[in-house]
Amino acid sequence: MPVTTDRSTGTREFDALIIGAGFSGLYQLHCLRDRLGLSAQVLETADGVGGTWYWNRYPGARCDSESHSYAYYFSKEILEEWEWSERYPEQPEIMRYLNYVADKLDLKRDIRFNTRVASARYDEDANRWRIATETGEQYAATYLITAVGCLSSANIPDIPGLDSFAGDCYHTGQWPHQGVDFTGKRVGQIGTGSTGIQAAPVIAAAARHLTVFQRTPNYSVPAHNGPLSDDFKRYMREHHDEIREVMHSTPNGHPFRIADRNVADVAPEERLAIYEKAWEIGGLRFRAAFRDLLLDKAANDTAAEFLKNKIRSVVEDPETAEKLANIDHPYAAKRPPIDTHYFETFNRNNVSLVDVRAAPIERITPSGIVTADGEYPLDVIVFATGFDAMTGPLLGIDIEGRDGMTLKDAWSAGPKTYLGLAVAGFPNMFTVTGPGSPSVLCNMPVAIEQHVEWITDCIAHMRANGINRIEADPEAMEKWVAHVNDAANATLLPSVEHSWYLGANVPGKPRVFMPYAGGMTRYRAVCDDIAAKGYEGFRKSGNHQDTGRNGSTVGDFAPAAAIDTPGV
Ligand code: FAD
Ligand code: N01
Repeated sequence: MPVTTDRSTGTREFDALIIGAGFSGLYQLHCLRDRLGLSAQVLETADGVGGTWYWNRYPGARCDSESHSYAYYFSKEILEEWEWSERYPEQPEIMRYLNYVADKLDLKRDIRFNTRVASARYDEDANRWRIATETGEQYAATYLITAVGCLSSANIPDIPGLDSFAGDCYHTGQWPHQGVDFTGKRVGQIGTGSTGIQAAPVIAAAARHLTVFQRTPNYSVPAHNGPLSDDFKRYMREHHDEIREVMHSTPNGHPFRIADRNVADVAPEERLAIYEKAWEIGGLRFRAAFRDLLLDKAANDTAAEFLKNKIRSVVEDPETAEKLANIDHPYAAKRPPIDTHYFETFNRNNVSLVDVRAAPIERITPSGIVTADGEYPLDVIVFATGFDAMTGPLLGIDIEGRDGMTLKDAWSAGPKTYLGLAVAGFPNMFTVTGPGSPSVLCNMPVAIEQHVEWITDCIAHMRANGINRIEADPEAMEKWVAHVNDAANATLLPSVEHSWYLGANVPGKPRVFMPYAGGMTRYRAVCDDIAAKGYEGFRKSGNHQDTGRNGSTVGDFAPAAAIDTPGV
C-alpha cells in the first residue's frame, strides 16, 4: 500500500521502492516491510516472481550451485519446510521455491508485475526518488533499491540480416513459456557458455540436427546430477547451521571448502589422482581441488591440461575433439560451466560443431547462418549469447542523481561504486549485487542475503539517527574501485580478453573488471567494519546525532598480496 497517492499527479508515494522480484527483490521487500515496518513496493517487468528463473526457461536450464546452498538461509522455517529433489534443481523447481517463499511471506501483494521502470530521478529538494514506468505511472520514495540482477539484460549480437531469418529465433534468457518444439527441426545454437553447454544436449536429443556455433571453446566438468538421497535430505535438514557456517567462511559462498594446498605441494601422480577424484565428484567442486588455481598460471595449466585430456577422451572424432579442446584461457578464469553429457553430445550423428573463430559468422539469411566457410541451413536459431552483465540492467533505466548527473555519464568509462552497493552522486540509492560486489563470483544467494541485510541495517541506522540522506563519498568510492582492481589483478581473472566479467562480450562496452574478486568472506568483513564505524566513507546529512565519520576517511581495504583465494 502506498503511504499516500498525490491526487494532482497520481504519484504513488512509498518509503522505499525496489526494482526487481528475483532472489534479491523478494528478500529486500521482506526486510524493509516486515522487519523495519516501511511502506515498500516492488516494481517488476515480468508477470511473476523469480527473476533469472522466470526468464531462463531454455531446455536444460538448471542451477549449478548445489540445491542445498542455492536457497535463503535467513529463515529456519523456510529451510525446514522446503525440500529439494536433486543435486542441481531444474528451473521449474527453483520457480516453485521462489513462489513458495513469496507466498509464505505474503510478498506478492506488494509487488506490481508487468511494470518496467523506465526512469528514476533524484529530487534533491524533496529528498525523494521519482520513478516513472514504461507506461507512464509515477512513483516516489525516499529509498531506491535496485535489485535488477547481474544477468537480466539479454545480449543478442547484431548480426547483419538477423531480421530476415524466416525461421524462429530465441534468446535463452527470454525463452517462451510454452516451450519450443524442436522435433524435425535443424537448429543452430550460437554460444558455448554455461547456458549453451546446458542447452545443447537437450536440444540435440529433440532436434533433427543441431549445429553448435562455437567462438570460444570452453572447459566443462560433469555435474553428476541426480536425485538427492534420503540420507542427504536428512543431513540438510539437520545441519543448516553447519552448512551456513561453511558458506559464510569460504571465499565463494559455496557449501564446500577450497583445499588448503597448492598444486606444487603434491607430486604429479598425486595431483592426477586429486583431479580424477574431483572429476568424479564433479560440478564446481572441481575448482576446489587446489588453492592456487586462480592465482598461478603454472598451477592452472595442470588443471587445464587435465580437462582438455578429458575432452579428447570423451569426443570420438579427433578433429571435433581438437576444436573443443583448443581452449586459450585458464580454467575458471571465465565462469566455469558444469554439464550433463555436453561433450558426449558431439558423438551424436545429428550434431556438428562449427568453429566461428576460424570462420566468423558473416550474416544471417532467410534460410540460415553464413560463415566464412559457407551457409548452414536452419529452421531455428538459439542465441545462447549471454548478457550485458552487471551494468546492462542498471543502464537500461534512465537514472539521474544529484545535480542532473546521469548514471550513464557517471559510468561512461566503466562502472564505479562504493562496495557495489552505492554510487557517489546518487543519494539513498542502493544497488544489490552492483558492479564492484562479489556477486557473480560467489554463490549468489549468499551474496544477496548479505547485501540485502546490510542495506536494511543501513536504512534502520539512518532512521534511528535522524539521517535523511546517505551518499557514497567520491574519494571512498575511488578507493574501493582501486581495491576491486587490485583484487582482480592479483588473480588470473582479468587475463582473459573475451570475458563478460570485463564486458568484452558487448561491443563498445568499457573494458573494466566488474565483480569483486577478493572473496565474499573478506567483503563481508569490510562491509561490517564500515557499518560498525557509522557507515564510514558515506556522507550523511539530516538532524542526526551520528557518531560515524563522514566522508572519505576509509583506510586501505587490503593489499593485493593479501587476496588469497578469489571467488568462483
Ligand atoms: P534476477 O534474478 O536477475 O532478478 C532481477 C529482476 O529485475 C528480473 O525479474 C527483471 O525482470 C527485473 N528488472 C530488471 N530491470 C527492471 C526494470 N527496469 N523494471 C522492472 N523490473 C526490472 N547464480 C548462482 O549463484 N548459482 C547458479 O547456479 C546460478 N545459475 C544461473 C543460471 C542462469 C541461466 C543465469 C542467467 C544465472 C544464474 N545465476 C546463478 C545467477 C542468478 O542471476 C542469481 O543467482 C540470482 O538469481 C539473481 O537474483 P536477483 O534477484 O539479484 O536478479
Ligand atoms: O553467457 P556467456 P551464458 N558470435 O556470456 C558466445 C550464468 N549462468 O548465458 O566467449 C558468436 O557466458 C560467447 O562467445 P565468447 C553464469 O554466471 C549460470 O552462457 O564471447 N558467439 C559465449 O560462448 C554465466 O557465466 C548457469 O567468445 C557469440 C556465449 O555466446 C552467465 O550466466 C547457467 C557471440 C555466451 O556465453 C552467462 O552465461 C547459465 C557472437 N556474436 C548461465 N556473442 C548455471 O549456473 C556471444 N557469443 C547453471
